[in-house]
Amino acid sequence: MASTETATAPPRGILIAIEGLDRAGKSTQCALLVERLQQSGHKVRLQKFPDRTTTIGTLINSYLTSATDIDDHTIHLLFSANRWELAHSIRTDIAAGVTVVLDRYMYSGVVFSAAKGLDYEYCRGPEVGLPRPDVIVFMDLDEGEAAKRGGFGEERYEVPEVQRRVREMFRMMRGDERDAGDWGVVDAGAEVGVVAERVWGVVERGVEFARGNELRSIQ
Ligand code: FDM
Ligand code: MG
Repeated sequence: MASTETATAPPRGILIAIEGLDRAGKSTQCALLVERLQQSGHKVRLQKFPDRTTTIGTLINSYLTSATDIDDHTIHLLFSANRWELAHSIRTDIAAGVTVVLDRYMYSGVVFSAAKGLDYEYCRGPEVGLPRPDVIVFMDLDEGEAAKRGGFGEERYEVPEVQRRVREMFRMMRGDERDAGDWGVVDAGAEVGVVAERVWGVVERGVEFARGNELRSIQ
């Protein structure tokens, strides 16, 4: 029997964003998720933001490590430019059937800058048109649990007052109707394997969504 499968375009990849508070375990869960997706037959790659390996990423790194001071608006636009310089490769991969896991994305971009006092709409502006994730996993950690996980590192923003405002901004942003339906909140205050199961539950929703829908753009 002749197969029609060769004529059918491969299903597109899925765009998955992992977001959340510092120390929620994002990077650990990203690694586990990549592994699990591979075991389920996905071609998959991880994309970390900020991506510190590019020329713009070098500037961002020097800002985050406090080696340089950069004006709030300027650094905001550099974080966004860092996404734009990689947006084309993300779209190309998704179209070719490669699933892309984003360790932070424009949601961190908006909330960290808005937490410093920049206008929320201003912060969102430069992100409009970027590839829109099929699903966003938000790793939530309550303040008490976060405190138990020990001190911060040396980087800018790793101070309790900033983290508190970031948490508030994330809560506000999860209500933005332009991203309606995208968020899945996961309680990250459990053992790694338990959290991984919860993350997988949200990701499955994204896989289902991507089956019947084109990749969208941030509005
Ligand atoms: N951050 C991250 C921003 O302020 N804007 C952004 O667009 C992104 C992607 O950079 F404090 C902040 C969030 C965090 C810092 O993140 C570096 P990592 O995950 O620790 O590298
Ligand atoms: Mg960090």
